[in-house]
Amino acid sequence: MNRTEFMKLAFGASAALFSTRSFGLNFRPASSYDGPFTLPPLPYAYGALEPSIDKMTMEIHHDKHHQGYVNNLNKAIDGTPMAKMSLDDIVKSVDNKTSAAVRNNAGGHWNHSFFWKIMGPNAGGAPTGALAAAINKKYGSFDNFKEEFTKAATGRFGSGWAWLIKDGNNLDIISTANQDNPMMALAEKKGTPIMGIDVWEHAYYLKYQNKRADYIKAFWDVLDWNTIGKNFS
Ligand code: MN3
Repeated sequence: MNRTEFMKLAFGASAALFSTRSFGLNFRPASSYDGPFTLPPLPYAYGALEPSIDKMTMEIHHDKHHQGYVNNLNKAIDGTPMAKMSLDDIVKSVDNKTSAAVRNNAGGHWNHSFFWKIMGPNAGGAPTGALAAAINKKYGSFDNFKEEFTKAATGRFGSGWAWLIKDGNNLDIISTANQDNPMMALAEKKGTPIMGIDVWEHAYYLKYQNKRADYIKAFWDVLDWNTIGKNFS
């Protein structure tokens, strides 16, 4: 190794960083991309939702897609008043004047953080308590509710989500496009999400390809009704 090679090896990384920081048009320490939002760890193993949702889908969905929303949200809000706001407040503030970067990535971060928590291993079954009573009152039975929710999830054209939301004590089933969220100011029908399903192709394509209906059917087996019940109360 000659002297030039050694210098490159030893100091290349820090020299590159120094020149970027000092002379780049966008002066920005690398660490400013790290906050304020971070990717929450998946609350169970990547393979824990098999066979309903396969391990590789969970790895890519959580580590790549969700991480991407977090990174792009941090970039979009860097140096703006939103950098000091909670994720809930950013999502609620989204209206037609909000930038697409904030709308898509704040929605993406909120929606996925929520989605991981309402699923779990050894789950499935049916709701109990107050949520079961509210579902029966509104939809007649849990089976009817499942049918209505499945229609909303199947019928969402392209990428988006189907949701069970509450507004006061009333329940509704709605769907939203892309990473929109029912709490956003621009939502046609507003409410607080109780449960929801990601029907973007990235959520199911590796295992189910074009068969979205099969993915939605399998989704019921991984729903954690304890957590969902708490979202309602
Ligand atoms: Mn997704």
